Amino acid sequence: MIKNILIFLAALVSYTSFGQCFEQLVWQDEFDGTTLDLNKWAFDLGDGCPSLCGWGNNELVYYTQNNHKLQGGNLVIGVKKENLGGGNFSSTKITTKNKFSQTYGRFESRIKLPKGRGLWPAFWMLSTGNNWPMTGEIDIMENRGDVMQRTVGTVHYGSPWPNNQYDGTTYDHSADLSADFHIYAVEWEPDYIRWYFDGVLFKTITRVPNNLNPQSTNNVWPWNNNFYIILNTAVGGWFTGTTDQNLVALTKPTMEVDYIRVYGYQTSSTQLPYLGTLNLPAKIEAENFDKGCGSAFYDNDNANKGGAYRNTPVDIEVCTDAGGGYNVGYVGANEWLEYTVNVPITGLYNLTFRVASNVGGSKFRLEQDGVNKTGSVNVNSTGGWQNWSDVNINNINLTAGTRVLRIFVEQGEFNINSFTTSSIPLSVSTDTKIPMTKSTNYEISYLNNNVKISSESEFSCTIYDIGGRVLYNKELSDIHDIILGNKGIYIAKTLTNNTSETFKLMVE
Ligand SMILES: [Ca+2]
Ligand SMILES: [Ca+2]
Ligand SMILES: [Ca+2]
Ligand SMILES: [Ca+2]
Repeated sequence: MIKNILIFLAALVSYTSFGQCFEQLVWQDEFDGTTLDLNKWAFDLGDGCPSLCGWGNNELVYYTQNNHKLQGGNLVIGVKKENLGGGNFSSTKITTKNKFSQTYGRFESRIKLPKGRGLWPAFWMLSTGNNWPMTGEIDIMENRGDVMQRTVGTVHYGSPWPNNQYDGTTYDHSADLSADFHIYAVEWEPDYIRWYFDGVLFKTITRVPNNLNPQSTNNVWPWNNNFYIILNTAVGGWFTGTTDQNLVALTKPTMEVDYIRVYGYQTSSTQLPYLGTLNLPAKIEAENFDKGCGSAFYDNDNANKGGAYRNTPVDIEVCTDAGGGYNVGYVGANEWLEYTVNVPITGLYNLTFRVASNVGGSKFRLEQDGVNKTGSVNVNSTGGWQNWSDVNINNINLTAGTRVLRIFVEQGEFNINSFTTSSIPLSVSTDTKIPMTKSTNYEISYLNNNVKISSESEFSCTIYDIGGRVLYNKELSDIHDIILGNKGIYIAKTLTNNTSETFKLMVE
């Protein structure tokens, strides 16, 4: 944004293996008030004179406090034709300088761009080191108002002018960016910066190997200290291709900004359920794996290649299965996801995994607290990445209590939408096989609506009502004294040394 830039087209993408993510929101402005929050923002005023007339770009703009308003939950910056100072147009430029800055993180904004030849909206960042270009610049979004489907992501670096350098990449959307809101973001890490348009990754720069184009002298990488945020619409200047005020067109001279949100860069954090602990039986959405960068999941590359739903390295995409939502995609060997669940009773569960794969030959396993519970489960081709099928695995023994389930991928590649656990239902249609109040191993006695089940040796006991709901569950005792409460028929299931017995109880 500072100096005139040429646009380099690049498709340089590099991935390595870490567990970092950007899920912790640390700063935001939703622009929901009636006036700009001056605890967060300051105005940059004037035309840059005398030190940097035309802002170093031969611009035609003069910045005021008067070219903005908060309206309908948006910050609106409007360009007007008026001669002020050395400028032919007025606009507003705000920054978080001296109020908020941060090293690394995810910086995103939802913006509807202005439109018209000569307009130059930008969402960008400069270093508090304040020694451009050596201290660097990150342009999250720039656009020129006569190329309305295009956004540009750029970094500036290098030596003092005229030896400054920049590396920019364009991304062309299918539609006019002034017609609707879109999300512009960068994810900035010690060794990477990635640019996203509506979740689509379109540019990555990497420190090692230094893939800047052109490379900086001695591989200098200035993006390692605090940067602050800048938001403005410039008018004219080299970037726009228009330095003649008579050629500027104020077709739609307003930039609308719904919000700016900044997330912290986390390398490790405590593992927690994403949406609270799930009680089994439950349908568990694959994308709701636990929070906890570096502890709750592992993905083979840093970017969320699906671009949706969460700001972690796990690849999540919009799902077209019944019910919609999201699925985890790009599932490769040695990747894993964990889910903290509450298992109500120890016993055998049936599991149904909802998967899709265009290749087949994939394998995964389910672990509980690090113990392999399923062995290798095969995922065959379903005929497409969004052709969804069930994979059923029955009689998986889960232990009661708060447990961590891990889906561990032994061989990719497949997509997973969800998995569902169900208790094995007790059959009440096999009445004749279940003796009434008779048991070979247990003594059963009734007192009012209490029932006492006793045995020579310790046993565990679960009591169900005839709807199959668990009323009582206790492990290892030689006497189970159970209050049933209501008259009716109940079903007891006992377990001693791996021998189970099921019988009916009747409270009259
Ligand atoms: Ca808003
Ligand atoms: Ca990934
Ligand atoms: Ca992956
Ligand atoms: Ca899902």
